[in-house]
Amino acid sequence: MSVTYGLTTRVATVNSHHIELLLQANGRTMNDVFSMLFGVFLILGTAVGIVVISYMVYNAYKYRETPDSEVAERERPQLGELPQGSGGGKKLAISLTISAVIVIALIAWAYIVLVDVEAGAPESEDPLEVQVEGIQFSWQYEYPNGHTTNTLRVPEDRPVTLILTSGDVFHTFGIPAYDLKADAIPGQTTETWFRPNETGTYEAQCFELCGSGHSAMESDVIVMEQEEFDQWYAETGSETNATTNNTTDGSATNNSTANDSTATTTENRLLDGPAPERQLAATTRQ
Ligand SMILES: [Cu+2]
Repeated sequence: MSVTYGLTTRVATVNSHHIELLLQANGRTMNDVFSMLFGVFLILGTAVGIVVISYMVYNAYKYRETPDSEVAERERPQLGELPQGSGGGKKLAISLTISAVIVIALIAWAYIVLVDVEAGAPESEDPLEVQVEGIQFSWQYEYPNGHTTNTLRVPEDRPVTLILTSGDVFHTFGIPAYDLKADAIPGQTTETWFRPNETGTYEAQCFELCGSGHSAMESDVIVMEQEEFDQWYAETGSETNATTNNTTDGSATNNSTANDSTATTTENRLLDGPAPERQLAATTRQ
């Protein structure tokens, strides 16, 4: 598992790459955007911290206790006393204006880059579209050719659009390695995307407490080389119809068997309720 994630990784990766990202107009991924926002806010926050702490230390030194501190006592600002600085509040007005402009500009810029990345994968790069369904307690992926699986296989360096939904309760799909997280809501679809930039096995997890099996609701995300992926995908195409039908029938049978042994007749009817719909939906989507 090559999943590295956390503050240490982020701090270590603030470098010239962020400057390039600032100048890059579009085609940024979630990874890029979050790293960039983190880098910019870390640098500015550090700068503000240095100025404020230096000024505080300077004043602490200036008004320190000295042998002739009786004289200094009279100059020292008293509690509740308004500053007697020159310029009639001009300094205060200027610094407030500059701070406001910087803060508002930062908010606007962060908003624009976030809206831009949330708009979806660049159509020009022909994103691969995968339907993702969260079901207590697993993730099911469906490819454009109808192939369904529990492991997400994607090609390297091609954007992947994920259309998320849930078959039962609220779930949240996330791949920490790609800074990706989006809700999977029953009866609704949510769209998100990422661009896998390195082959390997990553982990997708559920980030919404959804029941007793929540912590085990994870799946592998395998990033493959384009050729390898094409080969795998072509193979899934030939067996698609047979496999999908078998899987759907298989799971439906398993569900009802499990229900029979554990639930009463009434619960059984309730639990069985959504199953035919799901089966129908799966059939229609092909
Ligand atoms: Cu879940």
